[in-house]
Amino acid sequence: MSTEAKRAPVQKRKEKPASSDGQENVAPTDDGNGPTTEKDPEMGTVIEKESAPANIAGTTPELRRDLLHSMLLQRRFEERCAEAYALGKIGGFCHLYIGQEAISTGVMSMIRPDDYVITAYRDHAQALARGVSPRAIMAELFGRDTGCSGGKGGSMHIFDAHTNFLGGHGIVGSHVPIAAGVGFAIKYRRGNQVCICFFGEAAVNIGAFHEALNMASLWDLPVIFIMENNRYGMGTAISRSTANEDAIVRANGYRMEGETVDGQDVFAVRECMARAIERARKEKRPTLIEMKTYRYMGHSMSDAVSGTYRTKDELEENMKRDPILLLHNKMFEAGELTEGEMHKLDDEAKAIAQDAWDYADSSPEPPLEKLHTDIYTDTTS
Ligand SMILES: Cc1ncc(C[n+]2csc(CCOP(=O)(O)OP(=O)(O)O)c2C)c(N)n1
Repeated sequence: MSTEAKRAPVQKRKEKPASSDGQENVAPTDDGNGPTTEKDPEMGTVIEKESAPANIAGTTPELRRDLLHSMLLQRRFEERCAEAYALGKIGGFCHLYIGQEAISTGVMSMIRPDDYVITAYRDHAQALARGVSPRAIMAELFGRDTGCSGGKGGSMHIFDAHTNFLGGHGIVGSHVPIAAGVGFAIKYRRGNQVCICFFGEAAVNIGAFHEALNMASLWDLPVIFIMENNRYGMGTAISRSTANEDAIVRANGYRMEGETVDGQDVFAVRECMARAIERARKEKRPTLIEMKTYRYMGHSMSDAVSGTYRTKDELEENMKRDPILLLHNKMFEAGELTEGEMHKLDDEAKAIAQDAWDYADSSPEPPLEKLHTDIYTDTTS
């Protein structure tokens, strides 16, 4: 794996980045807090900085720190997954999410504990962002009895009933109709939860996707369909697989609201989610959102990072808009994060990933008698 990809979140920014919409990244504060001078404990120098604005896109400094911590945890956890895979501790397929963390983080930060989440096989980071135990995820990846699916699901089948995380599905597009079913169950029970359904851009060419969107719109189901457009389905660019790349026409085709958003910007993701959640909870209407993103690693751990269907230059160009780096820069500019604090958060994330590894590594494999359990639901209980 590329060392640059690993180190991206702690790189220090040199130039002020332009935000996706060309606006200033940090909204001016009107809370009366003017610039202050302060001693940087890391550098020992006196620096002038703005007080942390109370509000960037509706977030508090505390929430921004939580978002950053969540993204760092996902990144560091998955770097350890890559390492464990190379060492043969993780078997089967293993698809990493590195580069896409603003989506998982932004989405999960907007939903309630009683909402539902369903996803495809690129699922570890999304489960972490949802609050599934890092130990239980790593143990699942290691195929251990203590894993969240009893060690029998593996990387593509992370499942956790406590957080309403309904998997982890390996067949492209197969879970999209299940999301519609969850939406139907919510409505049938007169609940006001929402169901979040993640899938890649290649899944929108699968028939089941169209059937699910049609039913969700026809029956007014509270489902938010999130297409993570990382531009490639395995090694096939979207331009080579999809006749009409405009995702919104698919929403329009089913009389559904559709939106495209910058998936590298956690604030943009949150704002877009706020609209979709309101629509789902209040009007029971579904939404299709295209979140534009980029994956840094190969399609799965067995694929090359670059050099086959995409160039190293393209990869490096896209890594300049690293979601962690973008959030870090905004917080740094707002004067609410020092490099020392960033390193501390990063070290915490690494420690959690290490703890998960140790737990998984010391856990037993599932006993042989569990080979035939968890195949059919026990409908009697
Ligand atoms: C129905 C089906 N066809 C083919 C495959 C093989 N396959 C696995 S992943 C994948 C690409 C899917 O890409 P996308 O939906 O964009 O998600 P991403 O991997 O980019 O997250 C394909 C074709 C599969 N798992 N299921």
